[in-house]
Amino acid sequence: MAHRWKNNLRDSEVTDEALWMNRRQIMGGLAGLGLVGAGAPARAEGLEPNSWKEITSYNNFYEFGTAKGDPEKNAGAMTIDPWSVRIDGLVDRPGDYAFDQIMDGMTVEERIYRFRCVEAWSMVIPWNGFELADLLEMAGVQSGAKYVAFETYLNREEMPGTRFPVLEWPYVEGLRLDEAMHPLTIMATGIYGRDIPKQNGAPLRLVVPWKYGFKSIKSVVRITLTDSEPPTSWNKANPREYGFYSNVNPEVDHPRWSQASERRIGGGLFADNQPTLMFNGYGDEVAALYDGMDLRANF
Ligand SMILES: Nc1nc2c(c(=O)[nH]1)N[C@H]1C(S)=C(S)[C@@H](COP(=O)(O)O)O[C@H]1N2
Ligand SMILES: [Mo]
Repeated sequence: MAHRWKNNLRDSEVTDEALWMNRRQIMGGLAGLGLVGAGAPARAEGLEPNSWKEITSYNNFYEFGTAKGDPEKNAGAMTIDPWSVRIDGLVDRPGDYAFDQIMDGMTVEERIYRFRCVEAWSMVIPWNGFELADLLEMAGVQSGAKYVAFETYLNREEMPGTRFPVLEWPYVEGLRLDEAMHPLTIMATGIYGRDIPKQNGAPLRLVVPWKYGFKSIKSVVRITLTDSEPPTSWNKANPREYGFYSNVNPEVDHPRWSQASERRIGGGLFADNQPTLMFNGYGDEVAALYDGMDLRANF
């Protein structure tokens, strides 16, 4: 597995946003002098990350309520220790993998990604995490596997939003196997070098940067390798509005709103009409996954 963005960043080196910014300026300076080699953290050129405050207080995590501030208010009740992920289906080594056991086997890297919600707002988030491909390889993907299904933790006592039938619970998502194995696809375990907050999907959540945010399922407890396309929560709730692929695509509008532009959270005066990029700007890396596919039919 090619770790194109591998770095040696340790959590202890980046304890808060101010320090992170400071370090980033130093790195930028070194890069300018040509002193940063292959081991340095990759920086997405020109991306200014959102603040910790923005990233952790404007959330969608419907298990804790549908208002943007509900997850920060309510997710504290979620039990995340102990945590394990059941990996099953078409794998050689099915089982319940303890979170610590997973972390022991993974290389955590920093990835600064654009994040585009289907509601047409966006952020830039400095995730820490590991490639999903490495986790799947840990379990041993069998040759018959074609898709990966994901499931979020469900505890109705801890999750007030699940008392309402907004979605069918637990929240479920899915990817095609080649999407899941793509090096841009990560399981995020941190933001700004700190543990990922509960409202953002602690202790580990999927991040697929070229798809609408709802594909990036939070607080994952189960990953199942399958031979057929798995059901997904938003598609079940409204198949006309939310397809399985949900690649960011400015040319395919949502039935109730345009997807041509987006509002950058925290972007100030001119943040409202940012043009949305095909595949959220990751086309060079991922367009080939969809060669020959009609992206209007497969929305
Ligand atoms: N389990 C679960 N995962 C989820 C959601 C959710 O409601 N429940 N919301 C999705 C949506 S619509 C978005 S935009 C992102 C938001 O992630 P963030 O709050 O970390 O920005 O999480 C996605 N993952
Ligand atoms: Mo979203």
